Amino acid sequence: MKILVVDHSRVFRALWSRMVLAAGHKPIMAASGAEGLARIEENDLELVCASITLPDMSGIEFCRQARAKPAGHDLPLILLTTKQDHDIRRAAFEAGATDLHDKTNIRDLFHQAARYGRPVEHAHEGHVLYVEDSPTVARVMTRILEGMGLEVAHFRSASAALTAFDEGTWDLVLSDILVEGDISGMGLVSRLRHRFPDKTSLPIVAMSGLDDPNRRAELFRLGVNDFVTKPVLEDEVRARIGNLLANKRLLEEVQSQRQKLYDMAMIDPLTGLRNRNVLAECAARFFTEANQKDMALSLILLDIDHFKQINDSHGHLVGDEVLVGIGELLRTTGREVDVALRFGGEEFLLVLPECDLFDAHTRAEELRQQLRELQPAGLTITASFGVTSRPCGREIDMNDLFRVADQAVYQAKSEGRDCVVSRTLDAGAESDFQDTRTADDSPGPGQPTPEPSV
Ligand code: GH3
Ligand code: MG
Repeated sequence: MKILVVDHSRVFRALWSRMVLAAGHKPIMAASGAEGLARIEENDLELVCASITLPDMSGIEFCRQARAKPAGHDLPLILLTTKQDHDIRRAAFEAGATDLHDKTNIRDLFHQAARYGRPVEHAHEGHVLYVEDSPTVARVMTRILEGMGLEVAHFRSASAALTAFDEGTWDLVLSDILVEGDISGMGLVSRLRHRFPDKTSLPIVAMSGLDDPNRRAELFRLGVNDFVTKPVLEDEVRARIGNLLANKRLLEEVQSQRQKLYDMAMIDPLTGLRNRNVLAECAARFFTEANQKDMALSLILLDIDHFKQINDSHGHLVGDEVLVGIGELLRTTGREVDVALRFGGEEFLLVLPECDLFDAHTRAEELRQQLRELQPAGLTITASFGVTSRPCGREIDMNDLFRVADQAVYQAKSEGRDCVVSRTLDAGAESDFQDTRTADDSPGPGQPTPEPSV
């Protein structure tokens, strides 16, 4: 940064010049207020530090005169002083000083000079819906917004903007309050906020030449995020709109991170199915509803047969491919309301709301057939299925039903695997539906266990 330091003491000037250099900036020195004002005009400065006492004028007068110069009106001006009381501060700010700084501890001022410099303008992205009936103001604002990297859709009336709002996706709405047409800017704000109550994901900025505090308060109550007075100050508009868009992006990032964390916790990365962590959430929902309305609800638990042998014979990666294939089968077949989970290693669970034992058994039988035909990784894979249902008129929870499904799988394994066993909650050791394999697809119950084959 180019930093002008104005002080009458040669010793201080020499010292501070070295400090400015040491902080990585370019020093420009002046011994008096007049010389300092001349330097402001000659140089493209980025920061001015002036002592509060100068030989030809006070530092406060220096600020006033510097601010009156075109090159000085938006230049950061720091007054260096050994004494900061209320009156000095007030006079300094009234004269246009940006800040006051302790003259006896100046080193950190130059090291932190960047914070007084112009902020690095980050390019923004986004679509702005802009409502303004004055072509002149619209031209200025469009230039400012486009200069920020934003795409602007300009409408002269609020009703045209409302139609466009429904047809597009917008990152920010900027509206004049007094616009021609049958809906005012106020009307537009209240309608948009009603449709889109989340203030961070749709920021709305109101603009008006009427700087009436009551009107402003009303606008904030209606749901605007910010307010800009006309005629607009370019830097102010850029800063306000930039902040709102940065907050919106930040929120989107937080939401996407939260979704990623949720997915990491709830989705099995191998099969893409939900994992058993989801069970508590979905079980609570399904079981509460089923118990309250006495509705049917079934579980199908399936366990791949001899999966260990598949790993042992073909390798773990092939085993993974088989799991992926089964995951795909469960995800892409069945009803939308069904929830398929990878319950454990090679165990999968289907939760079937509004599905009785008979239909669940039929579904399990279809799955058994589909699995045999699937040939994931080129292998014939079978599984043992346990099916159970919520009994009518009884309050039960997930654990009750899962225990029965697990027992049914155990029974299916002991009856020779590759079969479906259905049980009711009170069935004891008896199954309500017996093994349904046909003679040509597998050995019958009690026959030797089929080996996985290529
Ligand atoms: P059964 O017919 O009695 O169910 O026998 P099984 O071999 O299928 O059952 P067992 O419990 O003996 O073996 C399950 C195997 O599943 C052991 C484990 O290494 C494997 N497994 C668990 N998770 C994964 C996985 O993510 N990938 C692969 N490739 N294998 C897995
Ligand atoms: Mg198994």
